[in-house]
Amino acid sequence: MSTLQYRLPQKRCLVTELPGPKSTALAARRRAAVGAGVTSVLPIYVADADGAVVVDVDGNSLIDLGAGIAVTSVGASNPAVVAAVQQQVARFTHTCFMIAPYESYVAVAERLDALTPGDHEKRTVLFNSGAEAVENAVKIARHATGRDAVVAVDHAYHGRTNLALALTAKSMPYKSGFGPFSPEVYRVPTSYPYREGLNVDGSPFTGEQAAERAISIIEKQIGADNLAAIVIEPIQGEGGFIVPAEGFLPALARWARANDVIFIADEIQTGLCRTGAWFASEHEGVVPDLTTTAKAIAGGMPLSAVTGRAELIDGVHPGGLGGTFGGNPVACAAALATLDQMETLDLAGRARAIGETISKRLQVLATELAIVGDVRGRGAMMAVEFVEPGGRMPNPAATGKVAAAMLRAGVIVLRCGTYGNVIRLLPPLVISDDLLAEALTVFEDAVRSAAA
Ligand code: PLZ
Repeated sequence: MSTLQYRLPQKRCLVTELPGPKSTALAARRRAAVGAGVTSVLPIYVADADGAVVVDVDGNSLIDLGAGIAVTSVGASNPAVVAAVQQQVARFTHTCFMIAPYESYVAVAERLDALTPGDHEKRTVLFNSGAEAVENAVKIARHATGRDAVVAVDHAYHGRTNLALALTAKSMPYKSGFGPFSPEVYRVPTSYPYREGLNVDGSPFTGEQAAERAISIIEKQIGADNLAAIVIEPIQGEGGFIVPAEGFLPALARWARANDVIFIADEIQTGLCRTGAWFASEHEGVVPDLTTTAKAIAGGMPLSAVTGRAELIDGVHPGGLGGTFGGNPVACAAALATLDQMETLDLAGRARAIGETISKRLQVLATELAIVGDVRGRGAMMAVEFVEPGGRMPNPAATGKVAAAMLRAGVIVLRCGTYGNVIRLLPPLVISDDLLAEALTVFEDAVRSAAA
């Protein structure tokens, strides 16, 4: 594997309390200018970022275990991405692919058609955000099937636009007060081995059993004949890094295929090397009809895509899909450089190695500490679920303590989970071994003090 040259030292270094005076001043300006509905995890303001280090306006260097929510897999200012963006931005910033098309859009589509699971003929359409990709995948599925209903699962997250919110499972903070939501969206149970679906002997449902439960609800309450699509994250992200029991996804996908229901894998968080493969669907040999990607695809530039079976996507009438900025040339240039970097740096392999390092260290915590309920994930998408000692009651208070202690120590982590009791570790895939080890030590210390 070739290695990345970092521009900034990959070191944690705190020179003020967090937030420092400059960040505090910016926070005051922000309160007077920015809508209060948009919140930030960190109280610091960013001046620079590279690799897995974020430098704030007061000169503090923090270790990044969040990657801007799984976006900066190739690093926060990967030199190849920066060069590609600079070159493109100096030639043209926008012509609108629907007006005057350009090669890089076509090239990104070619790459995604080749990289997504399955060797059948595929097509891609580009958009701006994850939510927009999900909305368009549903549009394509409804158009192709002539059916209305769409199924999403418990704990799902698919975005903040109206149809995406209908698919998203969590009320606060995402949905509350923002209805009414798009109709014909139905929710069924998922496979959440740590919490849901127990046999009489207390053993967790197998993947097959969890799929049967979901399918039986679909058949009884909706009817396969009315169902256009099942939308599902192969590993649930915002819902808590929930890895379904083996066999769950393949069983759902098989049922969908047998009933002409479009199987949409939302790989917006899991895709593009994060879980140790190009796409998380691959771990169980699932070949989705449509796959949505976004986040990591363009090294931080806004870009998203729907990729899938050619006959479905080509079935849409000319002019039925698009948008002013979808597949912007600067974002496409960044995507091509990002995909090249993922290949040349073998970031899927790197994600597997990161996953092994993280699991080894976190499993020790799980055996020692009663508040560590579950350690799970795949590749560089790992998480800890915190519980009350002696049971499985969610423990958001301890989770908050861990997150706050990490921030004080200069390590960025994100929480997630329906019960707010999960801390997820999703570093840039280019994080150095030393920096990862140091961040994990901070994490272990924070968890030990929260448990004490
Ligand atoms: N599908 C699986 O993870 C975005 C959103 C955080 P957008 N997840 C982080 C927040 O609070 O807004 C996401 C996802 C999955 C869709 C989306 C939506 O992607 O680019 O945020 O629209």
